[in-house]
Amino acid sequence: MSTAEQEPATYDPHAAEQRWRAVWERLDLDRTGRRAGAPKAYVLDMFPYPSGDLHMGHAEAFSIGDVVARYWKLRGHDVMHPIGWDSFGLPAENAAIQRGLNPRDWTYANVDTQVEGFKKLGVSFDWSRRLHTSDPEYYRWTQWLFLRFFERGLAYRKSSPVNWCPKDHTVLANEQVVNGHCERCGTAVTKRDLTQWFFKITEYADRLLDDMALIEGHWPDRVLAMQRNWIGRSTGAHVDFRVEGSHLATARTVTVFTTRPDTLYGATFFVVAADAPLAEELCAPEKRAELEAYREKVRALTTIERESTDRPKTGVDLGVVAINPVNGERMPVWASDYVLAEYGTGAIMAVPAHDQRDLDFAREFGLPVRVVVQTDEADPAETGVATPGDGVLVNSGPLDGLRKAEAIQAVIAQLEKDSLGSAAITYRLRDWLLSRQRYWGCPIPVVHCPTHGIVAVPDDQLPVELPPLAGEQLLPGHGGAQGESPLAGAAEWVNTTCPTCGGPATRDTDTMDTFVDSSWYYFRYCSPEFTDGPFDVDAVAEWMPVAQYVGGVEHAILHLLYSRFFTKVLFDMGMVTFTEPFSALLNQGMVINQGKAMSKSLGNGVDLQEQLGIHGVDAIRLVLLFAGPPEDDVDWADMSPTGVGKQLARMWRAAGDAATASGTADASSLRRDCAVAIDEVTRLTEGFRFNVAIARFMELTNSLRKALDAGVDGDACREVAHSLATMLAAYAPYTAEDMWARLGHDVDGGDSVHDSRWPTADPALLVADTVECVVQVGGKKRAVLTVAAGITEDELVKLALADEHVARSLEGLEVKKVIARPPKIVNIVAS
Ligand code: ANZ
Repeated sequence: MSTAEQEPATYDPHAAEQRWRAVWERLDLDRTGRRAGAPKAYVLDMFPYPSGDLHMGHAEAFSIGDVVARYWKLRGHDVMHPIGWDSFGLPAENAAIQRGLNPRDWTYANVDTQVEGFKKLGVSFDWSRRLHTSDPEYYRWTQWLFLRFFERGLAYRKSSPVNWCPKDHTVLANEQVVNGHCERCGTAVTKRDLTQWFFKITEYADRLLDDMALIEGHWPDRVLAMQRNWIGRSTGAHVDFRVEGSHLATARTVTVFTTRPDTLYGATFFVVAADAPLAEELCAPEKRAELEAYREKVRALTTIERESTDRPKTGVDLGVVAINPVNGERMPVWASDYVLAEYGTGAIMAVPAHDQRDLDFAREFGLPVRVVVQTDEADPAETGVATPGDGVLVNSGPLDGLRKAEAIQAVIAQLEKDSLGSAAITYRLRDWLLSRQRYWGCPIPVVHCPTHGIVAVPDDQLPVELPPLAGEQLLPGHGGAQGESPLAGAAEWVNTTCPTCGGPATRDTDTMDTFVDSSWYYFRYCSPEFTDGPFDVDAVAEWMPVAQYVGGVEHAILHLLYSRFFTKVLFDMGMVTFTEPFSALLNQGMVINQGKAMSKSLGNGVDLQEQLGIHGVDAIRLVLLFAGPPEDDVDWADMSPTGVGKQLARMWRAAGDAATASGTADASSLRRDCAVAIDEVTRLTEGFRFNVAIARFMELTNSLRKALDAGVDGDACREVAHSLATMLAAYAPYTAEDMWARLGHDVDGGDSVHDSRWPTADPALLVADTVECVVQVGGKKRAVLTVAAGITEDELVKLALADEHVARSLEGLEVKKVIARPPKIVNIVAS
């Protein structure tokens, strides 16, 4: 039976999906290409969390990644487009507690559902590379990497105050605290001191900043800006102040960090972080009760509240004095919550004339204000507005008359000479707190030995597998002390022997933040079955860095920063040869409905499966891509899947009609429309303007329809239908395959549109205005090309070298030089 006879008479997206999915699986079309010498592209989607079935947001994000992957494959690249699951994490654990299960059951059932969803969506994943971070074969290597960090001094333990959710009984990272409440359950977050594991990411702060130059222009500017702010490098000085008090036996030196050492003569009081041990240490005995009461109040605040500038300033005078090192002036020392214990040195010199926070504080407590940098602005003491700008130094002894920048240099030089301070850099970035007191995560592979302290589990004993706890055994604090992981209750698992002395020891009961798992998964994809290390260094060298990463902007900071950090450590270990993992990044927006995020409580959710059932996969993929540029949020309420479905049907019909077209009328206008469409869709696809590219498909379909109706040359119509099908293959894979089959290709026999080649536009057709260009090789005329009058030098050289006559005359020769004088002449020197 011929292909045409099998076909339904009308466009039936559901039949196409069923038919082609089976054929594609049989043909194994999406397996990563492995042709020697072929250009390569690693296209990566941020891997999903197995939360349940796929939703509209997934459909959009993965449609975007899929266009990119399919496009590069059609362009002749070997493409790697893998998928896996970020499958450790709290929701699985909470679900397991409720249902009396092990988190694994819930997790892997959800993964299966999502696998089916992705297959239906027709995403071109190489399924043979699939991984789950909760598989022991994966987390064995997460543990191995942890141990390498530990050996390098990049993983360490210390006691620190942490955000604590009293309901979930877990430590929360700062960004998991929203307005003082737990991001997950909404309970008010408190602070407690716990001994925690950290990664020393601060040691990489400079490189994380400086290497941004390598990705600038290829990552969204706002993501780079957010990372820069998060790292927050400030340059300034450390200045030592002596603090004296009747209860202090000897004067205590307290160092401050300031970005404005030029204002040193304008310091009128001194402030230490109320919650730092230093405040207690300095506090005069008669002020202790007041300080303690104040500290209680401060502990209840979140960092965000503390940093907000519109809150009235509060504080306690500690009853001691600080002595200004440059003029011996004595000033009161206060404790306040607007100075953060964790930033700089936790103590500041307050210069109210030039710092707004200090001015607000001074006005609240009647402290003096002294201008030391004369700017054009009015007196801050009168206006209540500090003047942070540039100006000329006054009231500053030897600094008088200097400008700000000169004064900064001068005062630092003086302080360094007198050993009273030095130039200094401070970062906002903190070390990465990675321990979690939860079960469903990667166990930290160390044991605690009474004799040898912290001892690494030997590599050949990895993975340290999770014991199979379920239901109530997962409750926080189960079997262990408050604040301990439920793993502490698994006595058989906890009690082990010390690898060093063989004596009794206990396992570490913390598990790792799931951001650790996701910091290296893209390396693993390059060799997912590798058993001699986290990845095969040769496979990584072949595929990485990732050519295009696609994912949500919610990961702009942490995931990307941590991944960049991991890559730099691997570079230092000699395991990779590059320092940035993702050469290009695209952030997609969200799919919203009626102006709001889709949510159950608002009742504005749109069920993906239901929509796929009504309109078919391609109409949904296309309508999401058509709704706007990928970076923007797109509103379901503005979309018309029915309209897009009709457009697909038109393309499908046009292909069928072209297959049998037998007209003879002049095709030049159709050919020109097609060349223009190819040229534009190519550029639009590469520039992620998918919505405009789709509009071009519709226009080209119009041209083709008109040509068919007007009896334009049948061969030309078929050619155009082929180009349309191939380009559409990147966007609407099922419909394109159906069109391809209608055009006479034996898809079942292996001739799939997804193995075809992206069309190229005949440049001569792109502009009405063309010229003849002579191409010479070694002074001899070898070809005459018809080129656009406005052709660029690069394009012209490319064309000349691609010409078959030219190529033939260059056989066996090496091109030494190409001299192009667009648009008329190209001279190739070869020997
Ligand atoms: C004196 C001064 C005068 C300052 C002036 C600013 C302007 P960034 O740029 O964010 O690094 N500071 C230092 N440690 C602090 C802490 N732990 N909590 C709150 N504030 C702290 O800010 C550095 C400036 O913030 C420092 O420079 C210090 O105030 C303050 F006209 O010192 B400055």
